[in-house]
Amino acid sequence: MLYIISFLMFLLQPNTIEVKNAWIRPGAKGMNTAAYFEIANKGNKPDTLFNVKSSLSKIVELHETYKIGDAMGMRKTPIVVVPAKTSFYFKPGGNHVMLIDLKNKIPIGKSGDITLYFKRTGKIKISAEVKK
Ligand SMILES: [Cu+2]
Repeated sequence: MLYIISFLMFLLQPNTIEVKNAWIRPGAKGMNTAAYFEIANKGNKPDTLFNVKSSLSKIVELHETYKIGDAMGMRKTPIVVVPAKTSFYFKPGGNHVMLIDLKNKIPIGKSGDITLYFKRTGKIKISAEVKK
């Protein structure tokens, strides 16, 4: 009985993660580009972004930017933790979703779908506007 009640409470939990202002830089077929957005965690518990998928490119990765001395680079990152009551920004020069080897041209004015996978919230599909 207790199990059923806790399961129902789990189902009734409001969606505490909101992904906003998603956009993608335009790119040509076969090239790479990046997607950016804000992850707003309105809940009382942290949530972890652990996977990302999109049909826009052959490879989709979570990336972070780093700096060593004057050199800037980017690398794959396995997870991004969004603390409770906090917004985490994927933005140019910071974290981004790397879209590697675009299947088709993505021109300005179009939009593309990206699905984000969170440990607590589950999956969230977003539509990102293509712009500069
Ligand atoms: Cu990157």
